[in-house]
Amino acid sequence: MKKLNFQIIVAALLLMSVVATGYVLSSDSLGHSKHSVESTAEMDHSEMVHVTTRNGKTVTVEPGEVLEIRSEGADLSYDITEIRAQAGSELTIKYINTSTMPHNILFVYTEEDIRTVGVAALQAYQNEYVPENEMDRIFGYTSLAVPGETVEVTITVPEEPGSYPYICTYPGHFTQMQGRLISR
Ligand SMILES: [Cu+2]
Repeated sequence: MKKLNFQIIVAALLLMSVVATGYVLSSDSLGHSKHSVESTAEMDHSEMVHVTTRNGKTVTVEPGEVLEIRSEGADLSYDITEIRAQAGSELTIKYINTSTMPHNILFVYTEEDIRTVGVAALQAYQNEYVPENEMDRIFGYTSLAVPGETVEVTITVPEEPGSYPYICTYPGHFTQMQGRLISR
């Protein structure tokens, strides 16, 4: 009788350890699947830059022309994502924000400047998200346009032919909300 009790207890303990192991395994696999979701999200993140570019338009502007750029709805995008302009010319941009969020347009010199300026802008809320400590990376920007607002800026297209990014520096937007100014 005592031996049977002992066997029952051993069996119960074994069962418990199997359940416990299963629990550990399942939480482990949960942890793994969560991690792989994060990795996928990171990959999608860089893909989004391409999505924005693909959905946008390319325009060629002549010196003295005023270019209108728009944002609509809840998308973090500009309707024009490639501007071709003459090197050294003056370019006036009218930014019409008919979207549901505040946005701006800010021009930087290099691809690397996008992240540096975008991150620094997070701390620059008192200056409409234009980081004063990174001005050497910036060659033009509009003021912050709230939904329904139109803002304007005149920039000088860089003398050196090449591709110059423009971004929105409102927090959380710069990784997706981009375009390129092509100086030619
Ligand atoms: Cu924005």
